[in-house]
Amino acid sequence: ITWLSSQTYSDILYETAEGIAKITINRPERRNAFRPETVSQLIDAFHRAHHDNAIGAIILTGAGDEAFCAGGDQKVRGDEGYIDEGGTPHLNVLDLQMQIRRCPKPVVAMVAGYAIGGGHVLHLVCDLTIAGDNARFGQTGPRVGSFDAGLGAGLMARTIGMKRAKEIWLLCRQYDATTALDWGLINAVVPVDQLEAETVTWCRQMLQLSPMALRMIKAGFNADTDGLAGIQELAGNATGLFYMSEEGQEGRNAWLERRAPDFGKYRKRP
Ligand code: 2NE
Repeated sequence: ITWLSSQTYSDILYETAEGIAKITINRPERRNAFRPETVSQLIDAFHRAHHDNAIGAIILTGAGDEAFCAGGDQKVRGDEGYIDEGGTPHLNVLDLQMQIRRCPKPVVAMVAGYAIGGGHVLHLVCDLTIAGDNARFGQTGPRVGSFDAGLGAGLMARTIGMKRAKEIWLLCRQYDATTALDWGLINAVVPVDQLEAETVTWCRQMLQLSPMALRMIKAGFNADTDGLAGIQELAGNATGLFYMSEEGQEGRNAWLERRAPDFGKYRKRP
């Protein structure tokens, strides 16, 4: 696959090919830990992929083989959060987590090396995770004075079960790729030199499927966990489908033509 770089950022790479967007955290000297600028660039890149009609699947990854992401950049962590270049503290990775869940296109985490701390939660919120055989997973929050008691706790428990999720958070151990696969934390493990090829194969397979069906089923998987906001996403998709129907269009047409709508011709389906 030949990636085309179509946008320049300082902390991430944004590349596309064959209907796939690849978003790469590009701070390998810090094990791809994110600072506020990294997160805002990721939000911009996901927005770009979300709104690009040519894109049907998104890969989130980290530069190099050492790490997917080592979480929040502890070197810019001030007393009130992660400090941006203007001096303002942030924790806005939570916005990114929700954006990945609300994105109507499948997002695949491609994990080589460490997925740790907030970086571990990032792979967790992706729809699928493909790991290299050198991948290592874990949370460090209680060791470094942090925690993600939102999706980091609840979604993890829904994914792998309460006892294992609590073990990950309460002991702060690291787990290898085979264990993560065994626990249902990830979808597949491949030799790290085959990681991108395998991930692209999965994306190509999804690109053969109905984008609307993928969109609806993703929203359905997230709806109960995300509460009313999740139902809103699912319901918004239903509204979109209704807009595409003649029955939905009759309401719009009648209003525009200043006449009463004629819904009588539409079946009252059982
Ligand atoms: C990731 C890990 C296990 C890798 O270990 P290793 O031995 O392969 O590498 P090393 O030497 O520790 O790290 C290489 C370079 O990357 C930097 C290191 O400082 C080092 O650079 P130098 O100091 O040699 O110049 N680096 C690695 N992780 C970094 C980080 N998170 N921030 C800044 N620099 C980092 C090992 O490095 C590790 O355990 N890293 C820390 C993981 C961690 O605790 N992350 C924060 C969790 S809290 C969080 O992410 C969070 C949250 O809980 C809630 C909301 C938002 C975020």
